[in-house]
Amino acid sequence: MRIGFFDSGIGGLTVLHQALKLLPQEDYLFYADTDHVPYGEKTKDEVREYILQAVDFMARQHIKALVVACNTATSIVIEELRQRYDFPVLGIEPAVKPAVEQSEGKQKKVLVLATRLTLQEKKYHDLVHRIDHGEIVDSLPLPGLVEFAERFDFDEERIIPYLKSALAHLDLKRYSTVVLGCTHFPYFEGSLRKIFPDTVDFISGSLGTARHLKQILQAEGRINEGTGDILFYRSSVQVDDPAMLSKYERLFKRLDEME
Ligand code: DGN
Repeated sequence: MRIGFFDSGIGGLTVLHQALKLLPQEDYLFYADTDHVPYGEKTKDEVREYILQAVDFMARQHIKALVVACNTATSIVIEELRQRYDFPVLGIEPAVKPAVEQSEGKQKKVLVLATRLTLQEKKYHDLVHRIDHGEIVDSLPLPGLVEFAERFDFDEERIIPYLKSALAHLDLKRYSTVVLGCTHFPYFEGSLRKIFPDTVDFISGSLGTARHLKQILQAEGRINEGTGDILFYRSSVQVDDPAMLSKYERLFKRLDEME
């Protein structure tokens, strides 16, 4: 059986990329809800409906575990998904804890970049409240990056001016760590590094989620001997267009090169 990865779009590939390194012999089903992307600016009720519809579809393909490779979806429905299905359901959330730990003693702040919906949700506020006792965590939505990624547009002639204008009101020297709290954002780490001071660290929750997946499969004795095969879906339509498949290949290469 395959492991299901779900996102509103291609952001989830940044998490699948980590999983492929830790679990290269699993087979995967990657579902991007491209009919409804972006989620970050929609209402919670709308997004919840889209996610349940998508994951019901994935469940009918008999997945053995689900990774919700989307911070927005995790913050809205992760508990409901865990109750609804009998396979393990893992999510991803902004890596606030390691960011705050890393910045301790540096007299600097942490900046969490995510979607508006993630940053509005109670789950995020509870997380920050539990961890940030010195009020050092700031946050900022960057919806434009999701749109650039969905257009496969990584041209810095457009990305850098967008980032500069979105970050213009912040004093970037005050930050020691930036949290990439949306799975679409790691594609832009290189561009973000050009704008923030060299001393800033960037972290995302992708590796943590991939490690957690491996632990769960090992604990349940459900590690596969597959081939690392991936079936891609754009909403409920399986992708077989070679041009689109090669775009996904290029995204994996881009992530490899950034390491
Ligand atoms: N990639 C998703 C996330 O991690 O929040 C959401 C992107 C979107 O649909 N706006």
